[in-house]
Amino acid sequence: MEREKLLQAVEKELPRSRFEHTLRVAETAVRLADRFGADKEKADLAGILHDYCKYWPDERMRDWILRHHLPSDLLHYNKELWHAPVGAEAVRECLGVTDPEVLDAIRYHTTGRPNMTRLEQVVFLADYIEPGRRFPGVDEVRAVAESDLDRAVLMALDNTIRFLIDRGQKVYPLTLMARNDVLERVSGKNSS
Ligand code: DGI
Ligand code: FE
Ligand code: FE
Repeated sequence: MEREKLLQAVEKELPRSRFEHTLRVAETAVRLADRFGADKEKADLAGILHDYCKYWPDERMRDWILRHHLPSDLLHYNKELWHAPVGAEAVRECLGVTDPEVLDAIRYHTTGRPNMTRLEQVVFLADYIEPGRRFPGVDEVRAVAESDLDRAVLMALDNTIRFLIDRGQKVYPLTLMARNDVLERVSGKNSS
């Protein structure tokens, strides 16, 4: 499916404000891809598609997790996590997107994971810093994202983990593993 058709398909699934978020994520992801040497076309595509399932009913997402053999431990964590892996499956099945790098960037855009590819980092970070985002600490992450991708991803993960802890919520293990992994990369850079 060509870009225009994909945009139309996404627009049908999302309320206006979320569709506009999607466009800003795609734009931000392309800029970050350019800056840090990821594939711009894939960054654009993953940006457009990353929240495809965000407004699906919980029951429909739960169903996909079970039927498509997605990690079922997700069912014991925040429902906010489900739209990312379900989204990757859904854009493949419903929209015919096959590029595994694009699908993984969608799949891990919320939790992150250890050993993220540049494309995955770019989409994860774009979702966090797109110009419509207003949460505390985001300007500091934006500033670091001008020059240091790993450090900006680390700051975003740290903020999200703190946010969850402050609200007494569980943290999905993959998010902690993503944070430990990128922390090691950042510390490695410092000591060399
Ligand atoms: O879909 P968006 O709102 O654009 O952004 P997102 O996909 O990053 O949203 C996910 C929300 O999920 C975010 O506000 C924090 C929440 N969340 C709940 N549990 C976890 C979590 N995020 C991460 N990274 N890890 C968790 O365990
Ligand atoms: Fe999302
Ligand atoms: Fe998003």
